[in-house]
Amino acid sequence: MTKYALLSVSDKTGIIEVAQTLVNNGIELLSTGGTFKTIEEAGIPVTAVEDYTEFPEMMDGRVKTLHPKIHGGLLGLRDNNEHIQAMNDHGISTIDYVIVNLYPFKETITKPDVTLADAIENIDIGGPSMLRSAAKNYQSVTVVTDPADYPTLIQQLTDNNESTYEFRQYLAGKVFQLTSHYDALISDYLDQFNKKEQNFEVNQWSHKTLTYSEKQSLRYGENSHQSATFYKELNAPKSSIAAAVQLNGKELSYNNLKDADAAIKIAKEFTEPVAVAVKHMNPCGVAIADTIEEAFERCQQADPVSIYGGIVVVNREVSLELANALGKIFLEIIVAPSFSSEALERLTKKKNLRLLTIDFDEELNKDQEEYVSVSGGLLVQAVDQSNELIKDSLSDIPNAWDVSTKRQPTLEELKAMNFGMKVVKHVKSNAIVVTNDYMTLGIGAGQMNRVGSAEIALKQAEEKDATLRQTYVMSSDAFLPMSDTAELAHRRGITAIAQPGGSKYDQDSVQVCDDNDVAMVMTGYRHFRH
Ligand code: 93A
Repeated sequence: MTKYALLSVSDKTGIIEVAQTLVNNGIELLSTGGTFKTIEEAGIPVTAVEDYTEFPEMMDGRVKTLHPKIHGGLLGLRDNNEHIQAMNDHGISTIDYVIVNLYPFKETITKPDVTLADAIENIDIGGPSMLRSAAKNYQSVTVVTDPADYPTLIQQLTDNNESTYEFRQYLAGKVFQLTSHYDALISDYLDQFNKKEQNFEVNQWSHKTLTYSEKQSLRYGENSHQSATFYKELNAPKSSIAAAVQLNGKELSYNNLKDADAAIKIAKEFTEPVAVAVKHMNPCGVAIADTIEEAFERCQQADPVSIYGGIVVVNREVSLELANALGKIFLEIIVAPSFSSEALERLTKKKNLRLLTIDFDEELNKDQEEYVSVSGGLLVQAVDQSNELIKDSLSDIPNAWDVSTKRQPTLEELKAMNFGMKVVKHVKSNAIVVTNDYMTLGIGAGQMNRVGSAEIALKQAEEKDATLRQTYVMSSDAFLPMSDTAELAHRRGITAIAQPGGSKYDQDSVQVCDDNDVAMVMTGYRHFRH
């Protein structure tokens, strides 16, 4: 009985050698237009699929192999009498080998000038259909889609005149992995058009089934012995790290992605020019100013040591002046809405420096959720969206925040606490942030007791020039469980404290403030970050 192989490949690498091996093993070749030509030109005997099916390739190749003589030959069970009868009745021969790789959809959509029509034409329909039919019947059919598997196939045919069961099973699994990725890529691509026309309703976000597709296989995870992959959410907001465009530098690492994400989220708290520096998921400097250049200068001044090797996010275009300042220090990543051409020229001299752009105009989705895995489970929570109490305009603050002390905070102190609260939200608990009204002066993060964090923040702040401490406030992510933090703050010169309130002993802290002319506000919102 004649044995058939079907060869239909977009990537023609290595196909001649496979074709020759199949023929050497007495297998007859069937092939589609371009592949047929390549094989025939190499002088290897081959039959065109259209001659075999007696049905021409048509509609610009959209219909080439979608024919019962092909799919019957792939799917028919070799040991089932009814299947064998059906094959005999309809002149269907079994096809035992399938070598198919798909239209290059990914390569097409990543071309800068790709059109929708181009993308659609590169959605392969016949190829995945053959792959799936063949893979379903891997008991009898060998289906190779990755040229990297050609050498094994050639070896097995040469040694045994057939493939092994284990190899066929492995190849079948690979097929379904490929076709599912291929489909995810298509749906992800097409989804961008939906997004423009359709506003998701809150319900759809909170009840949706999330779909992620692999964006990048990472070199390693948090440490070099941990494997890791980056998945992108379907419809990822353009202002998110998943949608960032990389202009320069080494591939982003697992830690880079987490740190850049944290830094972007802090920058997103502000509408005025802001510069944010992040190290190990905590901000080490955050500053606002009238210009982005000045904001960065203050951000660096906030902690000139920790910024080294850090990630900087600015929410205005990077000018040459800013690029010169940024270029003087060793940074892992710079994220901005854009870079001027001179700035880009300056910064791309550093081959490893990762430069990313994101769309700062687009809001990170309001109803976004956060996920954390725990052993055996997944925790899902709404993002901390308490901005309604952290105002851009100051007029509402005294109404929203409860002033607990005799002394009202001054306008500068209110501004400073408002600024501090935007930052403290993003600092690992216990978080204490000491600021003036435009920059962080000291940040105490991740300590197991609050006074410890306050000590760290104050010590850093005291190393700064006294002129920066004319307005001098402290913001806390959670309530002060005892009067000790307020006492410490007062002793070290803090004049106003913002905290959520809610402790049984709030009054003890208020008393300390009242005795010492310190203002205290209760914001009503806790910002634990574990
Ligand atoms: O346009 S298709 O979706 N319709 C088909 O019937 C079909 N059959 C094979 N694409 C189809 N193919 C694909 O053609 C294969 O997956 C392969 O990528 C490509 C090979 O075409 P050629 O041999 O003409 O270069």
